[in-house]
Amino acid sequence: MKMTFRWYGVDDPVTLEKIRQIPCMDGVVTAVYSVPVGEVWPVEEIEKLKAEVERKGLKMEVIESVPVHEDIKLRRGNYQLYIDNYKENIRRLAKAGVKCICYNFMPVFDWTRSRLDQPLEDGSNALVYYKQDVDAMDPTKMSLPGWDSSYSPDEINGLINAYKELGEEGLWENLKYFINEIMPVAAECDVNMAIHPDDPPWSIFSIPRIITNEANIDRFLSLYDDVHHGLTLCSGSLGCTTANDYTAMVKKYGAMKRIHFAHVRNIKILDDGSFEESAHLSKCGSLDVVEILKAYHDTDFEGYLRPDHGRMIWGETGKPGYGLYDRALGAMYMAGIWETLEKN
Ligand code: DNO
Repeated sequence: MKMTFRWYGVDDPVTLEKIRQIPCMDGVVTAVYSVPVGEVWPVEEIEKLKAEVERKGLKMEVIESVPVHEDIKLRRGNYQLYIDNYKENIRRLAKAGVKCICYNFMPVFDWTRSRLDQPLEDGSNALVYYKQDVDAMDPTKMSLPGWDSSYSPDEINGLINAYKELGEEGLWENLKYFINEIMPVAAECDVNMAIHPDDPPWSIFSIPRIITNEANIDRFLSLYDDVHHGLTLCSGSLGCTTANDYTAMVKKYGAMKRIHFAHVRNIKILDDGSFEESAHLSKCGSLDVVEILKAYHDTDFEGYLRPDHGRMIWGETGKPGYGLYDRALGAMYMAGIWETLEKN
């Protein structure tokens, strides 16, 4: 296991110097953020980022994410050009020493929450998903940090309608086409492609979401028979419903060597199916983090792991979910569990 930390580039208030001082860190997970979705990342930008990271004593072997253009997911418009660009990005990143690329196939919206700073009992605040509030949300009138904010309300409406029409099976078809196009390139470059599950793992705003549960992940993996075709197994996404057994998934896909990247955090599932992002410690949420790490350990996990979202604690402000302190606590907690497992 290689411990990593997400870093949003030179404008991130959580600097590389700070990340370097978390004792267990091997590298950062980052991306070129200045290029619009779908375009080719300039080699100079990739090299600059890598040099910056390495100058601070860290590695840049994981990219999160190379986003997939909506035209690819809808297989319309310029999709073939965007797929060709995607392949070129894989080649360029491989040349820069990148070993793993995280991406997702969520229509229009990335992770969705009803509030980004819900006060918790202990005075910290966290991201939460309260079902009733999300049901009342108008996605054309808002934006969340993970969302592409370049769309106008009309464009968002158009996209939502296009996906409703496409439906789940249509989305599967388009994913299959995309995978069959990019995977030969990734395999040739020896880059592991790691799809991130949909967060939350159910349909929102009446549009399809398909990377949601074990049956669908089985179906996803069967789209292409190569070990480079794999997963970012995210406990924070898959784990927010009791319908998914995250630890069982680690055992299964870990044994198949298809987990290339692990996102681990805890989640407190509430009675109505809503959830709050809690501290990483097992007793703070609904997931047993020791059991999770044990499953990774038992399957000889050699991929990358990162603490996922953290709460905001000790008065910190910043990018929701991506402050320094709580994620650093999460990383050290998990590094401690891992060391214990190694010694046993
Ligand atoms: C949330 C993240 C996701 C993830 C993308 C991967 O914080 O886990 O936004 O980066 O879905 O493409």
